[in-house]
Amino acid sequence: MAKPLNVGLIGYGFMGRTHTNAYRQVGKFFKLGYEPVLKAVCARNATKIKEFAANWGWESYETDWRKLIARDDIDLIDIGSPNNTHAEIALAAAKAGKMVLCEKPLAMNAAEATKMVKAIEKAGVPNMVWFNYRRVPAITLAHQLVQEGRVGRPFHYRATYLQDWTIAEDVPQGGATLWRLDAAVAGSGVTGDLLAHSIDTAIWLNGPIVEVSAATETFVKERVHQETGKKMPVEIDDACMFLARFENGSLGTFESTRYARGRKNFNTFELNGADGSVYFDLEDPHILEFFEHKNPKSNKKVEDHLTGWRRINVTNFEHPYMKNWWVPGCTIGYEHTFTNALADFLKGLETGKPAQPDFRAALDTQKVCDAVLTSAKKRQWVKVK
Ligand code: SOE
Repeated sequence: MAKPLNVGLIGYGFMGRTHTNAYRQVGKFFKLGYEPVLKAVCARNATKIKEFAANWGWESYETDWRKLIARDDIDLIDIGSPNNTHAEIALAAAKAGKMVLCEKPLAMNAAEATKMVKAIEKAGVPNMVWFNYRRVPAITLAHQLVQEGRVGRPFHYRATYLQDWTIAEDVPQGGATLWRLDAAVAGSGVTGDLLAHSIDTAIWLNGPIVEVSAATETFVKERVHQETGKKMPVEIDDACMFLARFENGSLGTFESTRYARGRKNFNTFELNGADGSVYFDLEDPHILEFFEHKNPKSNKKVEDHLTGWRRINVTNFEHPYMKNWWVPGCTIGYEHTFTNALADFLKGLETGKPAQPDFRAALDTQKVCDAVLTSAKKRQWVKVK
């Protein structure tokens, strides 16, 4: 019998839904020692949170996160609220001895994230940050191929994360769904929101980033703020491009924008090594492209007149996570990445080997984001510290 794990979730927006869905699904698809119980969900707006709780099957709701943390019947606090709330909630939850899960980016900046890491490690509570794309089976497979030595000495890492939903000048900033455009709430624009994903994946696949040179732009300078009704300066980065040096000697390019017309959630990467390359595109999420030049097992060059990029349909039982879902050829989607992440977290509780990225690992991403923003401001290369 799986032990019940009582969850208290803060936030009911996009991420509140993805996380709730994961809590509901995980025990049905993964054999685990813990079973999440949807104990309580929390947000300031009583009408909305009551409706959310009823729709998704939460047992109760709170309108004050401090009350939620104070409850004896809650084991785990999950932070799915906007970025400017993460630190305060995480510190309080850690102090209360609760396990803590946090939506990405971990914090508004590295200084805040450092405090969170200290608090969580002092409390010794299990923790994880929801960088869900690590759990796209094709991306996990890319990691496996790198670990198996199939890429060999890495030379280039190339990432793009493109969207197009803020091109119209009359999109307001701030408030319930548009806080991502308000720097006071989001911390930054595409750097913290989109590039944080790309950076997390890059570090996971290709190791630490040590130095960056960036450029950012804010194309629409003023937008009406939903809370004041007034036109206010836009202080987030609408687009960000940066060059990176990895500790392993390879070079990286990263590009992100919310102004790439037609691109909705275009999250891609390619890693080129001496012995092989991998390419992934989230708009084709079940495919991993692999080019093999030399096989690490035979240590032989495999390139001949039949060589070409392989499109691996990552849906077989031997592929990461897939034996837990359907049968080969039947794809899974975006929402399953959260369920896979949660399964890893719960497995980590059983095995004592914490699921990654934990807060400390997510701090590395936060430090790169900070260096990127500093570099763009100073117009010079900046070391990641
Ligand atoms: C932004 O539009 C956003 O919702 C991000 O906040 C998510 O992290 C990303 O996965 C999808 O896009």
